[in-house]
Amino acid sequence: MGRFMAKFTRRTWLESAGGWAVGAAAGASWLAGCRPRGSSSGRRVLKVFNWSDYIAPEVIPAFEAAHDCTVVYDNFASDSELEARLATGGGAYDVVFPSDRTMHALVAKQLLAPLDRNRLSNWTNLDPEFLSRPHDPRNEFSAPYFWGTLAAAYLPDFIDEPVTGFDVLLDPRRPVRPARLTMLDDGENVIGGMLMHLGRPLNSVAAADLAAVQALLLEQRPRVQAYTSDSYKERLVSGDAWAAMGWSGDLLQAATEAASIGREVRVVVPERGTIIWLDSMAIPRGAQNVELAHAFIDWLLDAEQAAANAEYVSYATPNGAALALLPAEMRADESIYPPAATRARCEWLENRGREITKIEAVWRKVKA
Ligand code: N2P
Repeated sequence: MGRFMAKFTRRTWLESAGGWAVGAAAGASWLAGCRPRGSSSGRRVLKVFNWSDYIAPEVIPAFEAAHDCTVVYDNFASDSELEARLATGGGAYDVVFPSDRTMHALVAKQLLAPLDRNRLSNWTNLDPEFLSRPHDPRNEFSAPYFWGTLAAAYLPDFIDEPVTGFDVLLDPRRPVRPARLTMLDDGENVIGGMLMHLGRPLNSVAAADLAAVQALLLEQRPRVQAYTSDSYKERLVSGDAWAAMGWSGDLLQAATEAASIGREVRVVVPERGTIIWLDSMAIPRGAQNVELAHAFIDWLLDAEQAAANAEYVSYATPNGAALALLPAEMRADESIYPPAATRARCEWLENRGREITKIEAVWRKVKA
């Protein structure tokens, strides 16, 4: 897997951090925390809030040049961070990237502005399979960006038994001191992944199911070195962590980076099924630059931009026109696009309304 990724990825995520700093010095102001350039001269500024490691580095400077604007680019690492930020001041951003489950909340709280389809000339590139999902049935507020799965990765140098899924994270033989596992810092996903591992419905809030998951997670806890939604990549690459639960594309980015230093990281999409999700582009209510926000979303919907972006981030594209442009090897990569049998066993997180407090209660005990 890492082998061909290294070939197709323009810059790896570790290198790109340096690359962005160079870009910022050269005038591209999208490194988080950079001062927006030229705002005093009236140059338009677009404020973007996206997941970390989730865009190809060349996309932003190319958009800035084409639209004579400055993009201020800021990152978050969890759904709750995005939701909290929008709830306390959505107008600070023009384009954000919510997951399907966060969309439920953002739509319900009326924190998003409607999209103007007339300004999105590339809309028809999108694969209908990823449109009209329950989180936004008429796509009034969101345009699909990437989809992926909740997956696991491990270092075969330290773990040599066959791995088919989250079993690799639950083996009592893993050491405690130091602990060598990482799990996402995200209760709904961790608990959901474990429910599916146990063969229970992903969206179950049945007491017996949650008790079984809680027992599993409390038993695992001493072997977990961190609950983290971003640092698992560095930990895998350095060999500090031997196995991690993570988002499919980020685990593949780690595999690519590890391969460049001669270390193997294997990515596994659980055969017995896992969570499938979709992240979207949306405009917060109160955004300052709605016209430029549409232009940016349309830019990312462009087939060539979306294909370059997909090659870089190693997530699955919901853009059918972009998919057709990807190298055949990448389209055939089962860690990115799971085989039909696995895919058929994947489930989406549903909006569980107030029942979510039952999930939160389990998570509080795990993190206590
Ligand atoms: C990107 C993580 C996005 C996946 N680093 C979670 N929706």
